[in-house]
Amino acid sequence: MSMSNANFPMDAEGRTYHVGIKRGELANRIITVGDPARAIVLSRSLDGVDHNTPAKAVCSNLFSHASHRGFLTITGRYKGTPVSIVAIGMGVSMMDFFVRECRAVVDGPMIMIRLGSCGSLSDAKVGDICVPSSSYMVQRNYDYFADGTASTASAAPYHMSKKFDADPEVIATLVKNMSAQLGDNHVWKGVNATADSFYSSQGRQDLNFVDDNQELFTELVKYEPETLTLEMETFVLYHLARTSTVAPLKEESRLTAAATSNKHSIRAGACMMVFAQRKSNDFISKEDVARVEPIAGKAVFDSLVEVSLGDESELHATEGS
Ligand code: R1P
Repeated sequence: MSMSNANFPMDAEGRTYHVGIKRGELANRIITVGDPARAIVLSRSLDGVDHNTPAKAVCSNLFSHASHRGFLTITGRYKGTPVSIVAIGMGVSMMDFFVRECRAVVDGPMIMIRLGSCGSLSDAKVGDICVPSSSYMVQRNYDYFADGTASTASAAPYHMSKKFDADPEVIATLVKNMSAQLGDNHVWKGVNATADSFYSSQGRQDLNFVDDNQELFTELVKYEPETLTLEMETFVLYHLARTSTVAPLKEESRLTAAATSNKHSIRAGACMMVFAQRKSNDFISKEDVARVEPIAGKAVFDSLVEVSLGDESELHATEGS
């Protein structure tokens, strides 16, 4: 594969370096998931699919592209509106590749909704759905673990970032549509925490390493009492949506964060299925995943096509601006 432009690599066909998509292959309304198998399950809700397609295959009348870096893109229509499903794998770097490379090949406003799985720090049970209106980042403080640092009074083993908000209308629409599918008592609102590890910065105990995370849950809830969920991607989606610019900036007129903070080209939201109940230690069964995934997927598709993107002159303004 030969690429040009080391600043934002694209191949001769205009495909991005990691997600591997080019202009025309992606809708401006996208549902993003971690697991490619979940993407295929969700694709069965798209218009005109052949339900005889083998379980692990993408239906041949949908566009699909699997990249060499593990991204799977499926594009079709839902209730007549073009939508894409992109499976990204796991972690903050994959979310960064996804948001930036998809933004680069689509014109005009976009909406991106993540349907993921998570651990619950609240009373949400396995199989319930959480819809976080904001997210913060939990990062291992690598310096704390350097020789001689842990004993200093100011050192903390984990850092919590400021919160970044989702698009309020996207969140309200998700809550409404999830409640319609699953019932109010299975849908939870609150704040998400995105961690840079499945293990240490999510408070899992691993005696093979020094993690100093026995008090992490207490610290998270002290930092943000509304903390609902722990997972590994949503913060980056919310953060990048809130720093997206209405149109690519011209080099000579680069704006500061303050000057670009009120209008954005990406509207973002997320919802998660509780796979792990971290207080009771329950883990979801395969049967419950198979039951919840398609229902939750329908609620996300309904939300994706219900929220108006307007036209470029009406790009979404941050609440209060
Ligand atoms: C960890 O097992 C993975 O599951 C969760 C976490 O965020 C992490 O990516 O989400 P997905 O089910 O969307 O991958």
